[in-house]
Parts: sequence; structure tokens; C-alpha cells
Amino acid sequence: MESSLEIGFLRVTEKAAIAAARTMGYGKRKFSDQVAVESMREELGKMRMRGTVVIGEGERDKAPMLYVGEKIGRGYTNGEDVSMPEIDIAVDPLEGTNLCAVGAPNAIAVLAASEKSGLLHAPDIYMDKIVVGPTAAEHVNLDSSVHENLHQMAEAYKRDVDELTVVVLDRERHHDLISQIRDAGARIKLISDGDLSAGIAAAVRGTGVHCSMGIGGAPEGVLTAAAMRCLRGRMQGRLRPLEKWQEDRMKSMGFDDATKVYDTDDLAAGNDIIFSATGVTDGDLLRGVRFFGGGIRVSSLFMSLKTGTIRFVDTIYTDLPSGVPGNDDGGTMGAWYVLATLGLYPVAGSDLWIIGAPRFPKARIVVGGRELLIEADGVGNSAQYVQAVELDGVPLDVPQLTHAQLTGASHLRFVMGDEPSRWGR
Ligand code: VTB
Repeated sequence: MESSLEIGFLRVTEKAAIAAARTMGYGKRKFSDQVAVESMREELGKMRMRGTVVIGEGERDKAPMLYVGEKIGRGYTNGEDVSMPEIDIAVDPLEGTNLCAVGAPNAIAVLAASEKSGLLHAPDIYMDKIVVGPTAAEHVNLDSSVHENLHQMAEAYKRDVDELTVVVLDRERHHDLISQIRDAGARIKLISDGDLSAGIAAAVRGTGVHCSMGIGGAPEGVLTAAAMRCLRGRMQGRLRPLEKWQEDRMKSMGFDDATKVYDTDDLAAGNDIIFSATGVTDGDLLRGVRFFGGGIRVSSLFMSLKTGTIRFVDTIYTDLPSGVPGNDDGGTMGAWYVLATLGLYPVAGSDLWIIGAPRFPKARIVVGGRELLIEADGVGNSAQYVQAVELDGVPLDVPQLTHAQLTGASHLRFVMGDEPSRWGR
């Protein structure tokens, strides 16, 4: 994937996290989710790709935005533009909607992307999961007993079982699982929501979490697996239809073996996987969004499987005129670009302007209170070479102007042609 596209995905989760964080503590779970979805969709729509949502907000009839199968990106804005890459996208714009609604820890905005067919289109039902980091990746198996898995993990981590911490969703359905973990002697962190964030935390040293176990959403399992590919951890899952409609759903989507264990590579098979998660509220892994006078600070985990990079990114968005380091460079580049399209290049530290090839047939700019009309007769994709230049009707022999000449003039006229000329040599 092109790096400009990759970095675009970071922006997508950053923006969604900011939108959701603005609603933190409102007690409106659905509203928090909705603003994150809207933001994510808007940002994804700006990207130079032909994106397809493979994990999203639900099926088309239930979700107006980011539904499974939705085509998104500039490659679909005006018909299909085949020059842009096809990308499969899995999103969870707000993982932990309840957490955000009450301001509890570990709400995140998440996205994974891959080349076509690199992420499993899992049904929106439950999945029994086990997630561990690289240290224990080869030491666990969903088919083994909880006792055996924990003892294997302890060996891998070179510690006792009672020095392991397992995260489990606090649900009635986990009654037995919790007893088995307690019997084996491991510590437990019960969470009210957010097993995706817990799974990622398990794969990062220093979070104090070693494993995530139990039944949560299958679509989020695919996102967890994408993160595990990048972190070299492991995620195993088995679809667990807990109700009849889930069984039907599973079958209708072509998943008929309820005993099959899906490993990390089955869930996220791609070779070119991008994973981005941005903290909404403070958590084990990431800080939440912080608003301050004139700016916003966000923390993300941003990974690329292909380049093998794992980045913890801290970004500051600001609207202050003084900006932050980087903004002035960005501004200069923007100003330079505008001037270049007008056929003007300012030589820094001097009063000279070098004359280049303009891109627009007509432009009016105000310089020192006076209007300067810049015309480029016949400019176009083939006519991109300067043949002659006049300033207020006087032909110029050299391709430069002083600042005083430019600010004292009212008409700069270019004659353009298809071939390079000898003008200015
Ligand atoms: C919850 C939620 C998770 O799945 O577990 C949900 O906290 C499904 O469980 O983060 P319930 O229906 O019991 O709430 C997740 O959304 C993702 O796995």
C-alpha cells in the first residue's frame, strides 16, 4: 500500500476518536457511535482508493453508513476509477460505545485495511476467543483447557500462573470460564466492554495484561487478528451462535462448521495489512483524546504488516495561528504551490521572483493593495512551455522580476506553447 494511503488511515481513526470523545459522558451510547461513524465515513471518502467495507456497522438494511459491502473512497466518487487501488476495510468506529457514554477507560476508534480479500467477512454473531502476545503465541490453543493454556503461558513468560493477568468480559456467559481461570490461579481483570482493546493490550508488553479470553463479537475478532498479525501475537476464535438467528445468519453467510477454529491467518490473511487504533478515553494501551485551549491531542497505535512497523503516534491538531512545529513548513509548502501555479517562484532571502510556467489561464491576485492580473494565453496540458512574457506590455528578456517590479505592475502576461522555447536563455 502506498505510504500516503497508509497514513490516511491513521487520520481516519484520529478524527473518529475526536468526534466520539466530544460526546464522552453524555450517556448517549448510540449518539457517540453515530458521530464516530459519520467522521470515519467522511475521512474514508477522501482517500485515493476503491475501498470496500468488509467489517462495518452491520448489514445494509440495518446500517445507513459503513455497512458491509459499502464502496467508499475517491475511486468511487465519479464512477469507478481503476487507477486507484482496491482495499478491503474493517472498521469499529467506536469500540466500547458504553465506555465512551460513561467516560470509562478503554474506548477506542479502530480500523484495519488490507489488499482485496485479506480480511475475513465474519458474520455479526459471537465468537469464542483467546488472544495472546508474541511471547505466548505458540503456547496456546483454543481447544486446550483453560488450565493447560494458562500453564503453557506461564512457562512462556517464565513466571508463575498467579503472575498472569487475564481479561474477561463481565458477562453471565463467562461464569464457568471465570471459575476455571480462578482455579488455575491466574489473576483476572473483569471488564464491562471492549474485548478488542483488551486483546491488543495483551499483545503489548508493559500493559499488565497477558491474555484475553471469552466470548465477544466475531467482527471485532477479525480486527483483533489484524492487529495480531502486525504485533506477531495470536488470536484464535470459534464462531459461537448463542441464539437461533445467529445460527441461521452464520449458515446463510456460508459458515457451516461451528466447530472450526479460526487462527490469526484465517481471520486476517492479507500480506499488506494496516491497523490503526486511536484512544477515545484513557486506557491500558492508549491515552484518550485530550482537549486544550486551541488544540487537541490524540494517541494512536498505527501498524503496517508489510513494512513491519509498529508506531505509537501522538498527534496534536491545533487551530492556533502560531501552530505547532511542522505547521509553518506545511503553510510554506501550500503558499509555494499556489505561487508556482501562477508561474512565480519566490527566492527566499532576496527580493527576486523567478518566472516559471503557470497552470491557470487567468488569475487575479492582490499585491500590496493593487490588483495584478496574470494571464497565460493557451495554457493547457500540451501547451505548458513559456514562449514569451510581458510585464505591463513590455517584453521581458530574463526569467526573473524584482519584488518592486512585481508589486508595481498590474498585468503579467505569458504566451504558452507546445514545445520548449529559447525564451529567457
Ligand atoms: C461486547 C463488547 C465487545 O462484543 O462484548 C460485545 O464489549 C458483545 O457482547 O467489545 P455482549 O452482547 O454481551 O455485550 C464486543 O463489542 C466486541 O467483541
